[in-house]
Amino acid sequence: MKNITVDSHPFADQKPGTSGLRKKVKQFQQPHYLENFIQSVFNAIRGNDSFAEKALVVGGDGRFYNREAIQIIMKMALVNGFGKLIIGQNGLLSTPAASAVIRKYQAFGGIILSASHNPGGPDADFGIKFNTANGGPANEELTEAIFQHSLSIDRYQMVEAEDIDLSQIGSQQFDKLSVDIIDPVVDYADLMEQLFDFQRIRELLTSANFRMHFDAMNAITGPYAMTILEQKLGAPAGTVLRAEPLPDFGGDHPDPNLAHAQDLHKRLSGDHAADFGAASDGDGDRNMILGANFYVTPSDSLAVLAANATLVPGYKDGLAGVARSMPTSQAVDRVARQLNLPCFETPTGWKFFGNLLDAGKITLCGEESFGTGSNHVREKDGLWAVLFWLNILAVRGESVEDILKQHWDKFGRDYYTRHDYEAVTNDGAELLMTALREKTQTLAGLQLGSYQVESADDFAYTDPVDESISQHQGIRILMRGGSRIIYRLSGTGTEGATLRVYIESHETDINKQSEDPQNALSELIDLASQIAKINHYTGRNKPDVMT
Ligand code: G16
Repeated sequence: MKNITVDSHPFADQKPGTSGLRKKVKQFQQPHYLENFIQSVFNAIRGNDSFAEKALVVGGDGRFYNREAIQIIMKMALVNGFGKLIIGQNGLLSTPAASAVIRKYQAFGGIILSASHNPGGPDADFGIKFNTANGGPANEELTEAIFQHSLSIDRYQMVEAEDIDLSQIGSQQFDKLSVDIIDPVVDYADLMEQLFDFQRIRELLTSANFRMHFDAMNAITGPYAMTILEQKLGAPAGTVLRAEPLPDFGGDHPDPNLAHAQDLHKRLSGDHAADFGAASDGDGDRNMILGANFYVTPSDSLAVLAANATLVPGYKDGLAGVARSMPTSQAVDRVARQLNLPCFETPTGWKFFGNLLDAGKITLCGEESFGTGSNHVREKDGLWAVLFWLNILAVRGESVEDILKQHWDKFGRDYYTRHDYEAVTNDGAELLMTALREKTQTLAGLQLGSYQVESADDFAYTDPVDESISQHQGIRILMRGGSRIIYRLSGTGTEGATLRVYIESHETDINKQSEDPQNALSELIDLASQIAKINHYTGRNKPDVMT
């Protein structure tokens, strides 16, 4: 084994986005590209006392290039002074499980290899992010420091050595580095067992009157769902669909929405629909919830979990507070108001919940982008959300649809839709946002169709814990009565820019709560496209995706 220092040169495009660095696999495979980023992470975190004493957790969602990347990271970690690595068997760890493992073993932090719900394979996407000792994604200060290092890097260090076999659970020595290969599922499953009433969920899943399906989308949650749902909770064999994690996710898009979970959707539709359906994404942190012939929006899901939290053992004493990302609908705010709980509005990105969770200001949080989570880890957690729903269904003995309709009866329905314009030109997207930013100053008070603008701004957030300020987090147009139109550019795409337009409106009349959101919101949808001149700046007449 020989230590080597490799001369390199900076790449200008290693600025982490909403959730780490996401690029095409081919980009990561260029000579020095991955190594530069890893060395930049190590350079940015060096100087911390526990660098050598505590473990670094490493794992990923098993996508193409996962295995190669882990070998490179091990060889670099050794020369960079780490004393111990904890790695999921075969390099696998779901994102929430990685967070749980970092916390349980009080690790220094972790490197998670994933591009989340983006497709995998040699021509698709890969990603890397660094999580800190609390188990959560690095904050903006640290991601900026990593980026700055990446702009001036001229060398990196590693060893020349044979690859390590990651298939056997146990400890092994890689020169001075001790490497613990752990079962990726056990610690996470134990944590779920502490939070939820497994006995009651088992009774539900084994009863003749209840049928569920979970779509693992050939991604990382397959082994987790098999262990927890089928083995521990007794769900019938075949409950978990597409259970085997594949490097290219079977050629599909591991994104839990109706467009990409079509088989699941079919099983939850029609006269013979199953009672409950759920799916999780590439790295296991997102979730989609379905009832029989019924789709639950992520924003509503968060609100229902908050309203029913005390039915679940892990949350029986109530919640400290709740939080949602700014573009997420205001459904959870209404629950918080009724329960007299603090409710925080953060920018998009799970990293913004970290301080609130660490400070004990919130217990539950969520985002419109199919993410829900709690203080049990510092990532959103797909399977956790599914178990939370199952626990509520087991206790209430009602259908998903009934639970939602009662919820809307009490709090009103927040009609909600997100329209995505994908892979538009970066220039067009930037011009659109700049023009909108200027327009915010003239919109207040204007009557637009049946809506009157109350205020408009470019959302800025001051973290209530460390007072750090994050600006330019999305354009908000707030109407009298609570309707909103929000625009922002995605920070997770790997091709051009993606414009996201979020549209919502509150309906308290129970007789008007069963419309298709695209109809209920049609006037606001038209306004949204006129105000931003979407066609003018992007050349598009309609969105690529509507959720
Ligand atoms: C990531 C972040 C989420 C964010 C989502 C969408 O999720 O962790 O906080 O809401 O991206 O971000 P954007 O709108 O910028 O594309 P994931 O599941 O992709 O890691």
